[in-house]
Amino acid sequence: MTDNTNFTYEKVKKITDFLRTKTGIEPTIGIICGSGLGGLAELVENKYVIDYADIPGFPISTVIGHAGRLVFGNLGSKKVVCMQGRFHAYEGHSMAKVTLPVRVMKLLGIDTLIVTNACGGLNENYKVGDVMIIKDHICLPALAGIGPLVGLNDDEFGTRFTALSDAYDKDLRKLAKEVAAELGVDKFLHEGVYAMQLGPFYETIAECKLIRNLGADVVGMSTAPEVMVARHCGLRCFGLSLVTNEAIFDYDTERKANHVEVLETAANRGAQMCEFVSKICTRI
Ligand code: 6GU
Repeated sequence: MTDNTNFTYEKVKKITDFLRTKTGIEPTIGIICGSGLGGLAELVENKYVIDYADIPGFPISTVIGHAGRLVFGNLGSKKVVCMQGRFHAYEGHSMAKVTLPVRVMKLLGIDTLIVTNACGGLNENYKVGDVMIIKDHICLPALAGIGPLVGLNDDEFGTRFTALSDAYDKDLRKLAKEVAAELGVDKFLHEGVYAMQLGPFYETIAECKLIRNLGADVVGMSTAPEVMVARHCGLRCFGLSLVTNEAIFDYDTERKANHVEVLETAANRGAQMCEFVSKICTRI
């Protein structure tokens, strides 16, 4: 689990050097595309695309609905690198592996990380298709000792004790709200707290109640580890969650969460989400 010694600074640097030589592109913004939100990478212009499988030392993702490639190019006047398909801890990847790409993007030269994900809505005011600006997170695995910063600290990336009280950049959240108003997507926009549980299961009703009572507005299976590692190495972070389904609180309902519904909602709201992120990039 704490195999971060497998991904030393030198190994991350090797991957970075390989990518820089191949692409010749020096991105300033890194974007991690969540479930069904890979469409964002399609908006990238003057693309250079490389499959994870073709990057020596890079992990490979296994989930249906997640491509596994890096897309370099221009998005909304900025040079970006998009991860189309992220690594999840529920696939059996260590937290070090899940967060390796963040460090690769850091050494590629980004200063800002944008993360997106699909999630279940816990807040009763949130509807399917709504989007939430992540204001803060609760990383349940990390609180229980399964976190990406456990183990020897690599001082070349950051300090031993990382402050996370300002994990989601205030200025970027403000900017996003301005952009949302301009695009008219503010009608279905919220700002709230994302809880990560490791998965790969959708929560029981009692777990949904627990996580809601802890103060979370949505729940998902990703994002928080990447943001922890991004903050460790000094990246500014901005996160968007797409509510793809409502968490179940009712013992009498026949409804239940499923991955098809998650992907369908993402497909329906995807284009607007992508335009939103693209415009934010321009204005950063
Ligand atoms: Cl309801 N729960 C979790 N953990 N992840 C999700 C989800 C729910 N819906 C989409 N992703």
